[in-house]
Amino acid sequence: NKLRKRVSLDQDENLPKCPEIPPDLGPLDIKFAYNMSLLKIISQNPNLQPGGHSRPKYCTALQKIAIIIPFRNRESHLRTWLYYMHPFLQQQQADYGVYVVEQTEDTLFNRAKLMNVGYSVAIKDYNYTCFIFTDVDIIPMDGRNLFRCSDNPRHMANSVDKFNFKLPYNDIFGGIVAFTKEQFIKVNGFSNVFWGWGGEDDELFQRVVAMGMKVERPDQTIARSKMISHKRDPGNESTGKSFHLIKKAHERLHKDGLNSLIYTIISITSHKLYTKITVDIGNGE
Ligand code: BGN
Repeated sequence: NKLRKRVSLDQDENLPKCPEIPPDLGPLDIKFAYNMSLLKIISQNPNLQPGGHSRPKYCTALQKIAIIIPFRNRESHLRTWLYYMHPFLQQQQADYGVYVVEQTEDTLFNRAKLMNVGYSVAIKDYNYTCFIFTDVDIIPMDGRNLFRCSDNPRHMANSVDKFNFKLPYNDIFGGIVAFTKEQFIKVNGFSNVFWGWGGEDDELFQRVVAMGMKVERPDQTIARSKMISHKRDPGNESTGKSFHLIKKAHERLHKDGLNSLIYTIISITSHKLYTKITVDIGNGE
């Protein structure tokens, strides 16, 4: 029901289609030293609509992109992300909205389940066709690392400074991934049962392969990204269970994911730079 959607951007239907490759993209100077106040970021992004939405002015974008960020207690990382990524996405002529999904509970973090919640809320908000699931602490160093979906799910964090701009292992699927709506439904989203650090992304990789798709990655020079270094968050300890869970990935694929997702929305708030979804996802018991 289109009338119920909260995002209503009037679009001039007569605009030409945006080009597949946006113009004028190249290397970016990413430093984490600036004083990034929210007011400054807001003033630097005058074209944003409430909830952190934007659309190219002079062309119709080929994809409608929801950016989903799992979150808890990382205000300064979020400011850094917003400071760099709003200009980045607008330079890429993206039609996009930013969703910050905050886990309230004082329990183990569940990154994957927050991603599923972000997808489920965003899909009701606007007719998104592409979902980009990203950590709050990775910033691409080149505008040519296109935040777009493709014929297969994509992994865009394949060249991170933390891992010397290499893949630490072949099947790594963490950091930033992109799925079309159809691809995400096909894999039944993320698993909901990964509490604490690690493995949920490896399981998602297995789901992609099990459903007959493959993972695409951008060129590793273009995909160079910087990660904000930090200690492991309290509440995101490893339980040591991931290894055993991943072994049974295939068994759970069709019963654990979007089709078994249970959560309670505490609030959905439109900030100037993003939509904040605060959600109770339980504690896994
Ligand atoms: C791996 C994690 C990934 C993480 C990468 C990079 C696990 C599973 C253990 C069986 N996998 O070790 O989730 O993205 O490191 O940090 O912990």
